[in-house]
Amino acid sequence: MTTRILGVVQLDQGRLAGDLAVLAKSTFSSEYSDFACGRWEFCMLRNQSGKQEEQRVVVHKTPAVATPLGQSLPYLNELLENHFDRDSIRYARIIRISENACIIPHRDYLELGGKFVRVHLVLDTNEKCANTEENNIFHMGRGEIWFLDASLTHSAGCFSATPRSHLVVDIEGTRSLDEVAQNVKLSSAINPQVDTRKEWTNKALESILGFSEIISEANYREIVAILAKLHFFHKVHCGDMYGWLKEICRRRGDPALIEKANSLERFYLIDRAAGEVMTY
Ligand code: YCP
Ligand code: CO
Repeated sequence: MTTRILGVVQLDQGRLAGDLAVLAKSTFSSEYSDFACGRWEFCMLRNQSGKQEEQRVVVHKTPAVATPLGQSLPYLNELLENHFDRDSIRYARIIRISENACIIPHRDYLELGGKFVRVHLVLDTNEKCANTEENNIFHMGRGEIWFLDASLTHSAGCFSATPRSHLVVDIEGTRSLDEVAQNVKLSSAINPQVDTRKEWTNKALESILGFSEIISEANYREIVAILAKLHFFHKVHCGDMYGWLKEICRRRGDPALIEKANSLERFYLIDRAAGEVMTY
């Protein structure tokens, strides 16, 4: 299944603003912060147990239960009830990305032994927010419901002062895409998006490979974050950062840093154990 828009919903601006105001004062989870470059966060609205403390995702087979936070958001609950089959929902979360943050390019489900149909309902966004998938970049508009093929290498970032908030719904993986989003308008024009990113140049490549002169344990994570954001602005594959990182570490010649680069690539793109957390 490939990433695509499933439909559009008419959002009630006033009621949405009420729920977003509640979210603005809510505690977001620090779980999965090893995927964050800057302030990328989520909070649980529905999960397996209905307990707020249940913050990690597993593949399970029962209809998701609203957490206390989920129960306190009447409009978002209504959106979930109106546009998705309640019994097929396994998780519902808000994913919020703040200014100049992104999620590190990664593939989902590697640790799960199963998949979901992962859909996003865009609540609050602007033109400085983007999703990427392999070589592509695209914008998901307010009110749009998208299926994202999260098994491909992908990322999402926000480069404006206003954070981006999406309602992310994990649907039972066997459901057909055609019945996932209900009571939606079909998006009229498939607007082909123009990729306005700069061409990648040898000069740009050599400049980042120059990090080999200064990379260390102390600045490793900051350098990873710089590499992770480049594909939002330059025409490269979002997974290319791992090749750059390996080359930077190879040039530095420090075995511990080389090992770290290999282990980041393994964790984010190839294989993760259940519950495994990456530290770097
Ligand atoms: C998930 N995977 O599959 C998590 C969210 C990124 C990694 C954050 O739900
Ligand atoms: Co993902």
